Amino acid sequence: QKDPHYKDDRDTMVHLFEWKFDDIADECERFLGPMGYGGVQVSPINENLIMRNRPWYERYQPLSFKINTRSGNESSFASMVKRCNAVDVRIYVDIVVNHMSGDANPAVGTGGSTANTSSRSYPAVPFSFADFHQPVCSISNYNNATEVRNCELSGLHDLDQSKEYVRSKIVEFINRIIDLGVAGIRVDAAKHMWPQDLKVIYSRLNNLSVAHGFPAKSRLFIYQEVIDLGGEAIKKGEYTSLGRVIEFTFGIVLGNFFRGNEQLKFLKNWGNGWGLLPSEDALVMIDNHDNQRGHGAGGATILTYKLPKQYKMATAFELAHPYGTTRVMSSFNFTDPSIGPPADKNGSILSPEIDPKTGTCKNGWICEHRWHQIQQMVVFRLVAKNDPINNWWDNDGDQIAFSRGSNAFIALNNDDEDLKQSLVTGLPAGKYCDVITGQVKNNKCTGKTVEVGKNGVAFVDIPASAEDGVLAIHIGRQS
Ligand code: ARE
Ligand code: CA
Repeated sequence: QKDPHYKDDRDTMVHLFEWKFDDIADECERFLGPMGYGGVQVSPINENLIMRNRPWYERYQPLSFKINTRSGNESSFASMVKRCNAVDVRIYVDIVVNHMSGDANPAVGTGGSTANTSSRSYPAVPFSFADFHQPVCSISNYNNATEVRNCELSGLHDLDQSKEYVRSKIVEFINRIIDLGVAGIRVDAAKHMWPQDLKVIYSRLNNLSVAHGFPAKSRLFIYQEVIDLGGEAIKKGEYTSLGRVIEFTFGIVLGNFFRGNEQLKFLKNWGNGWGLLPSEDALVMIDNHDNQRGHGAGGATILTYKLPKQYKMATAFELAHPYGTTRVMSSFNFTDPSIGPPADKNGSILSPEIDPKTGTCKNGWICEHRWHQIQQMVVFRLVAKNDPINNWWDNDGDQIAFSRGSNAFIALNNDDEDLKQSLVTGLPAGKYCDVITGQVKNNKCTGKTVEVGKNGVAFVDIPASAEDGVLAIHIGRQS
């Protein structure tokens, strides 16, 4: 349950936050598949409460388990999963099963279902009063594990997963999407559910669908949202026997580093230790849909697309380092942290428009996953395979470099001084194209060419004023 089931030697998933299913399918075929991405996390797919002004977070207020949201319906979902699997890109669904909606009157859903939220009546499931934790209480003390699990998170009506009927409805929903060909789930608010209840639910899930190309007896990839920065009652380690856990410390610490608050040289032993989970238990990111806008945990240290140079450096480090299963965020532009995705007057989500020249997105979509530097680091990661970090170098300050075995080499400069240095790259002698400043086009490198000598040494040059403080070369891109 910790294996993302990437096809062949693919790697890294992207969260296409709030994208429509048809657009995701197109993106799998025209970009993610060809580029080597392993999979896509999609926003919650089951029917949600329609809220005034359509904030993005309405999708975390379920009204039923019907697949019907602003991203599309069950048939467009099924078609997306098929089309993405066909080009070797896996689909992971964000599952919201800790709770249903908060109070709303009237409560009408994206699939037309209604609910009487104050009496906990959700006829489209159906759920009723007895399926929710009682007495009703709200979470305020994170040092009390029972309160965190049995009370309401921000007024969201809290399902009781110890009840057989509630379990059966959740299992039914997840099994339905497994049979449609998904490879995994993000378990929203897993911290707010008892591990023993989740264990029962997970144990009843079907194997992945052989009809959709998964090997026999493959188990669903499970990664759970358990925010644990230390100092609370609930520990991330309580969930690692069930699946992976999203390691929130990762992006917070790296955000702090690449904002310049800590010297990069201290990243030499980054990974296990550092208060991070063991690598094989962790799913990691620089930012997510919550903490990029001040929700969830991390606050102002989180880096986002709004600080592109630092963000790209932190992401390059994430993808170059062997720790964890990596996820890349793909956002829409916002200033108001509540605002939903780009939409027309009727609230229908707009498709991202892609600039044919640059391959970047327009009309409000940021598409970090298409940024040249990020996309190329995804390739770097799959070329690096499982090779260890070798040839660590630092200037005793904010300049670092390392190789991944003899497949790939990266240098980062977060210093006020230029990095100009002969460094051991670990790579075979030859001419390499720096994938950050350019690419190989018609057999020519459009960016910096790096010459590695017979001894594996190359001269590395990253000016302090460079657009990107990164240089990355690997055996897949020689010129
Ligand atoms: C919205 C409104 C609320 C309102 C509620 C009900 O903002 O004011 O009371 O609706 O009407 C998202 C948004 C919420 C939103 C919710 C439902 O972030 O603002 O509420 O959708 O629309 C905790 C949880 C963690 C959770 C974060 C946000 O532990 O699970 O809070 N993250 C997930 C998703 C979110 C989503 C939900 C859960 C709910 O990723 O997108 O909420 O499905 C410490 C603790 C953390 C805690 C954190 C913040 O760091 O350690 O555990 O995270 O503080 O409180
Ligand atoms: Ca709960």
